[in-house]
Amino acid sequence: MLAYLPFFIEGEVVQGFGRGSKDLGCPTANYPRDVAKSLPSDIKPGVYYGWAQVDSNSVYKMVVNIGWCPFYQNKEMSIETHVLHQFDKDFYGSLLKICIVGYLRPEKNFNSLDELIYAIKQDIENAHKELDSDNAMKLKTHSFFTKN
Ligand code: ADP
Ligand code: RBF
Ligand code: MG
Repeated sequence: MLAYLPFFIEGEVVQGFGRGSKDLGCPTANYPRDVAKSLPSDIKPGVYYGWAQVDSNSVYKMVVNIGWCPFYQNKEMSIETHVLHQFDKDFYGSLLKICIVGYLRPEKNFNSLDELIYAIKQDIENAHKELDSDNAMKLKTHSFFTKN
């Protein structure tokens, strides 16, 4: 496991870059820039899995893409969380808490959207498996999520 894991983040859900994640069938909740600045400076960019909670409701599995952001000249990182749950409506303005549990893979450049969608499907399958382990399950009920 990477030294800085598990890592806990909380912040408001804001408008992202409108790069059409929803069109991929995979909406990603974005944080404001200052939240991404609180990441460990030596964090490895890439795709991670963990737990997510919107406004003190249920805790769900998630996958999160942490990458250098082209919109900020690749000098700042973006954190894009896809929660593995079907929500009735959008939750912009809500408080999103995430616990990053483990690392899945580095970010890649894909030749087509289909390849990206396929990779995200694999990420989701892998996240489901990893998060069913006892050690990962302990973090689902961590005081970070239960204390308000
Ligand atoms: P944006 O560019 O504004 O981030 P997206 O297409 O990535 O737009 O959609 C993200 C928004 O979709 C989130 O801010 C949230 O309000 C909503 N949403 C609905 N379901 C989910 C989900 N399962 N995971 C993440 N966000 C979701
Ligand atoms: N975009 C990439 O260009 N390469 C990736 O490896 C990649 N992996 C992703 C993994 C997950 C779990 C999610 C939710 C998104 C990923 N994206 C990736 C998409 C990226 O965050 C951004 O939303 C898209 O580039 C929008 O078209
Ligand atoms: Mg998004």
